[in-house]
Amino acid sequence: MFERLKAKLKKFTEKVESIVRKKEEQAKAEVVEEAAEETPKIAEKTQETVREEEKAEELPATAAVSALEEREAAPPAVEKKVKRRRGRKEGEEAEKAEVGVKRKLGVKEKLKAVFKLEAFLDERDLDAALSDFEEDLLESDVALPVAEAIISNVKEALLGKRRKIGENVSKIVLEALKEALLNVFPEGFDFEEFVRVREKPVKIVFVGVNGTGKTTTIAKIAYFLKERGFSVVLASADTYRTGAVEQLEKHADALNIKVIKHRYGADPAAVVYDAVKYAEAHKKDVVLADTAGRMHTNVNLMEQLRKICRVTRPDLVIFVDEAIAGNDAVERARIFDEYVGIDASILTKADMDVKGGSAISIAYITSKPILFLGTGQKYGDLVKFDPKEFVERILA
Ligand SMILES: Nc1nc2c(ncn2[C@@H]2O[C@H](COP(=O)(O)OP(=O)(O)OP(=O)(O)O)[C@@H](O)[C@H]2O)c(=O)[nH]1
Ligand SMILES: [Mg+2]
Repeated sequence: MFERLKAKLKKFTEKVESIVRKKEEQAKAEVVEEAAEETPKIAEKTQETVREEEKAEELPATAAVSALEEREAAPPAVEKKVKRRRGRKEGEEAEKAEVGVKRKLGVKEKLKAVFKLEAFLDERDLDAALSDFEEDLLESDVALPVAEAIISNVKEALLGKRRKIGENVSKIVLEALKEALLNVFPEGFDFEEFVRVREKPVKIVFVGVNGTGKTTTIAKIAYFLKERGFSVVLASADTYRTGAVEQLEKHADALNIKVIKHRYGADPAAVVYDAVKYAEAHKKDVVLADTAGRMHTNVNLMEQLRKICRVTRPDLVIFVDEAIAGNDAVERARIFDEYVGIDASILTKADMDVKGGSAISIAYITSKPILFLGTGQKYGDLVKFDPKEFVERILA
């Protein structure tokens, strides 16, 4: 699941790493060059002179510097240069001087390193790293306004970021991405807790376009609730499509749940109304109402849905769509929300989704939580959606 988004996030991390590595190499080369220039001068000094100078230049004992202490010796390139330049100088005097040079360069390297690592990434570096990222997000089904929000969040999180010596670059980038992605999700929503505390019966209406998995998801939710001790009634308010009632009845039989139905073509609002009356009379906890799939562009059918919601006053309207529908699903979510005011979404067929951006897009565009992901055709193939877990998974 979500392989493409995972790969694109990894690509971005690697790009930042390569930019930082290049910057570090450049800074290191400068240190080496500078040191090499000074070497002949230093080499002529005695060990005592070098020691005196070292004392004068002693750095404050910061944690950063002490971390570098382990890498005390001068870089091999410098050692070679030292040896070459003072190759003619033999004997004990020269050896003493070389020790001094190494020490002296150690201090200089520390200074440079501390300075260099504080300047982690400037705006130009970041823009270079982000140049392909927006397109990569779009290719992974992240809608344009969402991609823009993520990029702006990443920029904010990384710009001016200071890196401690020895701190891993990818760790910093992953933290920034995590923060940026989590920021585009609305507050989490605990469905089970909602059902537990809400006045009974809790009325839930499922809406969406044809074939997205509403009926299957209702059966999965019924199973989920039954497993947790809630009693459930189904309302077969898809009176539009032949076979819809039978499909729901089949699930109801398998799960041993009551289903309220009317004849084909009946008023769907009346079916939900009857189901609620039944639930009240029999002290059932939850009514799950199946509605006919309808195109968001069909004004009459959308108006009918508005009527169902007005009459039955559901506690939750859940929009169901396929993760694999990508930006189409985002647009549909927006229009269903406009008509009936959705409270949450469920994304089905996540098991078939290689891109991964739909959940982020729908949550951001509707500002409503994603409750579950459908991950297969069995009753148990319903995974609670937690933005934190999702983000960790795509960044793993
Ligand atoms: N792989 C997979 N298939 C799913 C999932 N959810 C539903 N399906 C399949 O999608 C197809 C359509 O599911 P339905 O539940 O009939 O969809 P619907 O939205 O009720 O369809 P209409 O009533 O015609 O609007 C069925 O073959 C389901 O088995 C899922 O999470 N993963
Ligand atoms: Mg259906």
